Amino acid sequence: MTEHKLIFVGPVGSGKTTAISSLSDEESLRTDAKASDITGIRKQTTTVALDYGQISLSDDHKVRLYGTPGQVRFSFMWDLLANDLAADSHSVVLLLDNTRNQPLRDLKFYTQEFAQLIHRSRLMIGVTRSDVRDEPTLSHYHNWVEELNLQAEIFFIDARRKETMLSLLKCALPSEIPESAWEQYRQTTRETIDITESESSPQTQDTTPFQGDHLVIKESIVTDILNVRGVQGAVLANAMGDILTSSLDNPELEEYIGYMAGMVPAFQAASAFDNARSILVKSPSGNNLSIFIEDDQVLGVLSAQRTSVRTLKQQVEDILQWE
Ligand SMILES: Nc1nc2c(ncn2[C@@H]2O[C@H](COP(=O)(O)OP(=O)(O)OP(=O)(O)O)[C@@H](O)[C@H]2O)c(=O)[nH]1
Ligand SMILES: [Mg+2]
Repeated sequence: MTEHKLIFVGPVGSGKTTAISSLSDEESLRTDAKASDITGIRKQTTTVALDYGQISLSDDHKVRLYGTPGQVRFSFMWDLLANDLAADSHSVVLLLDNTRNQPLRDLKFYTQEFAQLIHRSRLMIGVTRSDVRDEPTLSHYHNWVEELNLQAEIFFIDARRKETMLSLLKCALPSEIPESAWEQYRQTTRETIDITESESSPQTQDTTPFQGDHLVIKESIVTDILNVRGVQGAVLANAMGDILTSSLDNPELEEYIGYMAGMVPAFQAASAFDNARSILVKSPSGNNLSIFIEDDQVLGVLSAQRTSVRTLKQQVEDILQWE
């Protein structure tokens, strides 16, 4: 008996738990908890530790499937999975949700986070939810993979339907697995997810069109971001430095953020800041002030010093998706 491992990574809601459940022979192990944070806007549960499922492809080949939590605040599990439990994965399966605002940013973020594991295995990209929004297209993904100097196979899949994931699975596993084993697996079916229910969920109706790399931040982000643990206040300003909305009761800090906003065009002009999306500075009171730059807008977020800026950054990204 040969064992093979695959690890599923990717952003919140991209379908890791669903895919492992659809592919597994038996009911998979999930560690989903009710999403009490901003993830709850999009879906009711989120993985807090890991998913595990398995497939017996024949008497000779067994596949172990490991799923990571999408949220960066559970990233201690990424380390455990990538460096220990699933360290010898044959491939990394990165699932990307086609309805997120910036799948390219997700691609960059997760390939960086799992760079070592990807380096010693292979990268498979599974794009989900293309039934809800058909852009970006396969050629966008091909271009991005090339731009990032990655070697990857790209598949458009539906994590709820096993049959749409067979090509990806086959490519992700060693070619020595005989066709007869695949044929047998293809025919096994298990009652899994009620597609009609998730398909009619309201958030799938109002997906905004794909806007390339452009993003407009809505003013409601200032109240949404206050739900993130450790956040004390937020300010949204335009590129002229005018405050659009603010939850701070501190004119000096608002003025400072407005000043930072006024410098955005200069940041963008300077090639060194080409990729700058966020900047961290210490506020006068010693707390963290993160400045997120989005085209011609600037979001300043004040957070307690002990708050992890990396976590905050991804939570801001997640809120931006679901506004
Ligand atoms: N319409 C549509 N829905 C999909 C598709 N793939 C998955 N879904 C749905 O998207 C949601 C994905 O949720 P999960 O599987 O919990 O996502 P996850 O990646 O495990 O998320 P975290 O654990 O929070 O990181 C489920 O409601 C699925 O039914 C697809 O291709 N089309
Ligand atoms: Mg999950």
